[in-house]
Amino acid sequence: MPSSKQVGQESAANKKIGGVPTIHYFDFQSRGRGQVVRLLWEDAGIAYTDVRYSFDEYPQYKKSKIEDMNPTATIPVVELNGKILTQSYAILRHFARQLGAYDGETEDEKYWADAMCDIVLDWRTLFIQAFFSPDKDKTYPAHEKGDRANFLKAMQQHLTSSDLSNSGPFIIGKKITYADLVLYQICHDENLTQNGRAGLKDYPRLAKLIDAVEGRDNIKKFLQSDRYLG
Ligand SMILES: N[C@@H](CCC(=O)N[C@@H](CS)C(=O)NCC(=O)O)C(=O)O
Repeated sequence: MPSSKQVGQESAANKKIGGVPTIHYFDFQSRGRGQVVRLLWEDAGIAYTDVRYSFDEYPQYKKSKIEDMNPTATIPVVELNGKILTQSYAILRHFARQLGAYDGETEDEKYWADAMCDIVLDWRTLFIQAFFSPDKDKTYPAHEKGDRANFLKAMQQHLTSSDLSNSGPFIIGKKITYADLVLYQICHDENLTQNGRAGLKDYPRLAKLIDAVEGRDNIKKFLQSDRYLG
């Protein structure tokens, strides 16, 4: 049976989004695409119901419940007031618009956040292929030296050559966006945020962004709580 847990207390932010959402996702530590959605809700102080599937039980639910809710039979899936939301990046953008935050104010800021998010989308696809390959002992080290190093270099270059990114620690400068959480989570899942940021020593601009994300009040509380599973 998947586990189901109520997180947080209903807040003004829940009112803005129209209720208490439920997320269906893997019980895969505090990792993966679904974790970015949880992280946005944690940061915004949104109460939610966290339904977690173990890797073993998931195939059985994929063929019934998940497929009924989502034609592509993937997770995360979010339920809110009878509405079903799919596609993690669309879900993040949807909640950002509803909250009137997390996606920039000007068109330039919105474009820049979306562009950086889309780079990470490509990065995560390659990370998952390498990490969950039956040949992981070969594919993951090759990913670390190859694709991952290229993405890190590209992000460092983008963030240091943009006037917006140069005006503060986040992608668009002083204000956090959903794209910062997307970038934070891939760095976390690649184990680059841990061990004193050792894996980011050649990418100081990225380390600065990670520090700023982890320094947010609600994210700090989350990382220190028993909800944070590594
Ligand atoms: N573009 C989709 C991709 C969803 C996706 O591939 N989810 C993975 C987990 S992160 C999944 O459902 N894996 C299990 C499966 O495909 O059965 C999104 O961003 O939501």
